[in-house]
Amino acid sequence: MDAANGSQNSEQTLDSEVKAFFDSAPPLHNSNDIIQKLNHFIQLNSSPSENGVGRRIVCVTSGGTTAPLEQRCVRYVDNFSSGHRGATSTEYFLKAGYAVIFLYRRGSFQPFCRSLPDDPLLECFESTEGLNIQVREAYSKAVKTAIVDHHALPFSTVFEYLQMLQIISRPMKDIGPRAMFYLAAAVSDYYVPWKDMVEHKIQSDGSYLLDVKLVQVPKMLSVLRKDWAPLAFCISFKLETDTNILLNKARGALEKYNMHAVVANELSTRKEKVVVVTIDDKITVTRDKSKADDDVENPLIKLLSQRHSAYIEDSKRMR
Ligand code: 9Z3
Repeated sequence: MDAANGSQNSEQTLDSEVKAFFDSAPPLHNSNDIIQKLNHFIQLNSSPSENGVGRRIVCVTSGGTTAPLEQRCVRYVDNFSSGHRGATSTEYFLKAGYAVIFLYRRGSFQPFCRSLPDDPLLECFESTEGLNIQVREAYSKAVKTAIVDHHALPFSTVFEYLQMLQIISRPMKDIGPRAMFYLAAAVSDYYVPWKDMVEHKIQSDGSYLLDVKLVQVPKMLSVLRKDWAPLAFCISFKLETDTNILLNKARGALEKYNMHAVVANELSTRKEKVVVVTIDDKITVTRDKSKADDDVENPLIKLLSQRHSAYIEDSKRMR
């Protein structure tokens, strides 16, 4: 088999795996509602402002996806992620002027949690005359940003996550290079296809072995880059626990999925240091330890925002 045939075959295999994944996935309950609200948010934020240029929009994914083992799910395989990276990055993207679509795991960290009081509902709002409620002055900026500038969509399973990512990519495709995907979610590598999954709770009748077959989740990063939103600026993450393999793995992902950058992080040091791997650079980004409340996401988002601006300018020149 020659190289061209080989890559054509692997593309066909990926296409059929992707089709099988979406065909077998249980449909989202509220997809029309999601699409309508999302389109409204993107339209509102991408229309040209006074300077004639629309805003940049980033889709931040955050938290881990689950792979259910039963259709009426009691047990599932989970992926580690607290959602801290995605939530904190969202705050810095907003500071940098982006509108943010925050695709997050239900129950994981949310942006602004740190700038809001422990009980936001009781402390952020006060009741005035009659039934009127108003936001307390001290929290008005955080509440406005949370409501107006970011649009949050929750998921739990890998089926929900990938269907939502596909839905988001449709209107994002229309805004071309101004769109960014910042894929910090920890996505299941393996899943049980819906049609192969038992309906009811798996019984533990004393058998020693639980025999469940998981198959590989198709590599959607390639599909996102190739078909869903080919002009968007795409950043993915690589997580390892063994630092000896981390950078090579990140470089491999960069090339395999044609990402614009891969952020490499090691589990235990992920809040202190990351390495941004691009085709011609490896940039170490660290948290400013002299400031107690600084985050590694602060310099990271500054760097990515600069790279994104350069990418937008390059795309204009190439038109
Ligand atoms: C990450 O590497 C994130 O930075 C973390 C953030 C999940 C480590 P926390 O949510 O942690 O702040 O607690 N995300 C991507 C993880 C991942 O599974 N990447 C896949 C891989 O490494 C590629 S999609 O193979």
